[in-house]
Amino acid sequence: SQTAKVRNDTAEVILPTAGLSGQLINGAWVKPVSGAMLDIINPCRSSVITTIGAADREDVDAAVAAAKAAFPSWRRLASRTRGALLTELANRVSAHSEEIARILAAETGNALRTQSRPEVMSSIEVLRYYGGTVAEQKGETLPLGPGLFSYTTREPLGVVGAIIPWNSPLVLAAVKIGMALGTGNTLVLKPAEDAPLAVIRVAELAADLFPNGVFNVVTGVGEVAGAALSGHPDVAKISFTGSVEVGKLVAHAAADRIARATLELGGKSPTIVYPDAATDDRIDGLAANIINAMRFARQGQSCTAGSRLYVHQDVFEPVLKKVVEKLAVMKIGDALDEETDIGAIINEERYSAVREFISEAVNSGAEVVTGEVPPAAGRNVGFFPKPTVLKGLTNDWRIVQEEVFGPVLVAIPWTSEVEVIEWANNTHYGLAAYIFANDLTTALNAASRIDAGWLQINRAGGQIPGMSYGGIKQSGIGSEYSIEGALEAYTARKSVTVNL
Ligand code: TXE
Repeated sequence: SQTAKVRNDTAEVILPTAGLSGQLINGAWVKPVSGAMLDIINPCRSSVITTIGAADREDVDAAVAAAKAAFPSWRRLASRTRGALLTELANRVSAHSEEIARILAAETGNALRTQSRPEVMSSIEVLRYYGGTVAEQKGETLPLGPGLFSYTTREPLGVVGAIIPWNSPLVLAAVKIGMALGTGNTLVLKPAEDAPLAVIRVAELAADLFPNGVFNVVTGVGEVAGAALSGHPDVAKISFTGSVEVGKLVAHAAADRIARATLELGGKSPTIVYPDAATDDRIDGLAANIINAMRFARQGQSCTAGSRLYVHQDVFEPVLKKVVEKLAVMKIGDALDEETDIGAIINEERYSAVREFISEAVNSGAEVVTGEVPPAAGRNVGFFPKPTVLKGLTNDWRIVQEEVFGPVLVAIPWTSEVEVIEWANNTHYGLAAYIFANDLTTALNAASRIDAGWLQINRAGGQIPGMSYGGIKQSGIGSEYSIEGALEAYTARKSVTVNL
């Protein structure tokens, strides 16, 4: 942390230029009307990387007006032409991938090698996927009886407002760009105030690609720019990824004008381990999967984090021992260092919230298997909580029920399958779940009984373009990453009935 103080972000990261004004409106980068600026902080160094313009209501109005004006001609373009533009954007991101990955690592604190480079690659894949599939916007025909014939088409909705968080900003931007623009809508995208720079760099690459007004960006704080966008009368659809708390505000704002909303709101996902997944020859791979599922290398800041670990009593201790062994060799450090496996928590507020969760659990008697109650946040040292595993707690504890969004895994042994599935389902969330069982009948039976939008069996990887991904219960509404999800959420069915 001492060396972190003297390191210089601008020497290691090539920053956006025109995009630092923060607002891409009608094809041009413009400063916010108020002239307000936001500091963007490197969470590994507590240093200011740069400042960007912060939009308020007037800027959002201008962006929405540009998107509205661009909609009629954009919707009439052939879908394969829109697809080709998405593919070209993917090519441009690919040509600048290292530069973008470094920006992403600096602003998010997500390690370059383990997280930020792979995220850029996923963003490229997502754009390519939508580029190649948006021509598949098929309707249906209906023979309605003698002399009557009907067909349906998929129609874009109009202006989409997309609000994204800081934990995976680039891939989420790619998903929303692909879904909204591919289906013929125009877009106003608002990145998170903590990590807008990589998205802005991509927007710089896109600025002269799409017709003016088709793709707009406004940066700024959630309560101002985000609220103005989600409440805007000319925004036909809102696509939001973030906290449940803000998701509810956004849903209310959309409901006030019967606008559609897609919400992706986090989770408290269970990982269930059956004894036959922890045999001597499998336990090593199992422990690696548990660590991946928990997204420890993203400091646990992932909506799909498998943060509740339920291990069968017979293998509970050996499995924890293996997890601890593997965590011990993961290197925590500056996100831009090649050796770093695990970077920093996004900001001081989130770091302190994680600290509070751990300290409350430990004060209530939880046993620290590995890790610690993180020290109080200090100046100029970055926000690095150690990966922490806790046991000796039960399913009703706050730390077992609420999303910590930090590197904290709670481990609970089970003996009854009925009971462990009850525990898995007993939360307000229903996003992801992980099942480890060598016997596939056992695994499939469990999968059929777990309430989650996305289950992985003997795998703990990321989302794959083409596979619908979304939550149930308070984890959200709608699914992303697939063309079906895009058609359901970003288009309306139109029926035309003909008297023959
Ligand atoms: O999210 P916010 P925060 C969860 C996670 C985390 C917690 C808080 O548990 O600890 O949320 O994170 C914009 N109207 N997730 O506070 O505030 C904001 O500018 C409109 C899970 O950072 O929800 C940003 O662009 N927009 C999650 C976006 O909402 C508003 C990812 C997300 O910020 C707004 C992130 C408002 N009133 C956090 N207020 C996931 N699903 O992966 C803020 N925003």
